Amino acid sequence: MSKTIYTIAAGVAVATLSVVSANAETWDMPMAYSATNFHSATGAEFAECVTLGTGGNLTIQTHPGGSLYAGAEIKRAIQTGQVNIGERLLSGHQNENALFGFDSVPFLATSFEQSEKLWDVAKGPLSELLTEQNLHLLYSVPWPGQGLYFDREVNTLADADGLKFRAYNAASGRMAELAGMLPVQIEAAEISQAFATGVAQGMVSSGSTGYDRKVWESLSHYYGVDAWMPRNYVMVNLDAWNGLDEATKNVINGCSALAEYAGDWRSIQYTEFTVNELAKNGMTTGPASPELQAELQAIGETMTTEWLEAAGEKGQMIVDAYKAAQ
Ligand code: PCA
Repeated sequence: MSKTIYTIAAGVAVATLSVVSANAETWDMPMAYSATNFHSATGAEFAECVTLGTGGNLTIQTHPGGSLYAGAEIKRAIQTGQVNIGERLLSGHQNENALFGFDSVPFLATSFEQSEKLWDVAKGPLSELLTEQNLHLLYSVPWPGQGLYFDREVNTLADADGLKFRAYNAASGRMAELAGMLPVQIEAAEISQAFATGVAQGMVSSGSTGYDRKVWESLSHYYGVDAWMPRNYVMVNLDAWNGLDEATKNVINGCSALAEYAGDWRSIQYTEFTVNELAKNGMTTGPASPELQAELQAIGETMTTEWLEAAGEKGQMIVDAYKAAQ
């Protein structure tokens, strides 16, 4: 290559680079759960998809494990534009608006198929609520069914009376109260320590979180009760979303659809794998006794009535539409 051509080529390369970098943006994406968790793995692929699809004009950088913002702070951080994107368990905000807890109504949707149907009818009202809060919903993935963890054998609620029970949203806290236990709100990122130090002695969660946090180091029993299937949601600040060009929005929408599909599959596959891992690591796993199941069903009925009262017309519409779709 002659010196002139080489100089021109180098100049073009620099010019092209500077065009990309002049428009290029990086969005930090806080996520609350550990890097190895399936939601975080799905989020990392989503981020890579957007980065590749926009040719580097929009780079998304995930921060799992609550390293940038703890779970409870993520929604506010996105709403206020401290970050443009993030993932949050929205039922964690059920106290702010009962609609956020539609996915944690006990025994309403207890399989992946039912969770999908419930999501189909709840997506509209939930997106509207988020828009009012300056948030734009991209995708949502369910956690596996929620079971009960304890540091002892529990055959009826009397065996768990007065135990300190780790909760992660209003529903898990209310369940503890109605069951005669003492709820303590603790983020997933903090639970290994909470169990090791006796701050909590049980929780309701998926096999997935028990596996991620190696709870077998402190807890001994896991009862698969499929109480509900809460969801994580990836959301964008609405102003940031509106500021994107159509091509970028299209890439993000495509990557979101792929992420939701991949996340659903991961959640399904993770269910059995993680419960098996709990057992392999020494925990006793299996269904709850019929007595315990009946006690939980009764608590579930009380909680369903309470949720419907709190969620009003919109909540009733979601439940009616869901039941009609069965
Ligand atoms: N894991 C999360 C929420 C639901 C779940 O399965 C947690 O325990 O915080």
